[in-house]
Amino acid sequence: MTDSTIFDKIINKEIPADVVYEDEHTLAFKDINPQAPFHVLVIPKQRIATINDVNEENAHLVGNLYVVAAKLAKQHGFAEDGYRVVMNCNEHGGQTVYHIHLHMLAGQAMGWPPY
Ligand code: D5M
Repeated sequence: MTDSTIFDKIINKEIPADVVYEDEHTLAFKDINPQAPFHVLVIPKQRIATINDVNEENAHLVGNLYVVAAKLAKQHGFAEDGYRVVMNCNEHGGQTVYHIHLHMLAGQAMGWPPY
């Protein structure tokens, strides 16, 4: 597994972030480089480097990311119109931070395909 990332510093409050949700296992904060009117990253507090590191033991932490995304969608009024959640994996997936994060993008209609 790769070394810790900038997201550990956000979890540990060593650097600031615009936090929109926090509980024991999960943190959500605004993306520093938003690609939609509402763009947050939902992350597990326990670091999992990539989707390739998801397994039976930590799958519940990944499931929590979707629970939080659904909560945020309802809370911010995006549930009905819809939104996108994306998790990038490694170089071809466009991953730059090796601590898994669910991108939640909302507030406009999304295009497809994403390239
Ligand atoms: O996405 C990594 C995302 O992480 C990218 O959209 C920018 C965001 N990022 C990087 N540093 C920060 C800080 N400090 N605050 C908020 N957002 C940040 P990836 O899928 O790995 O390409």
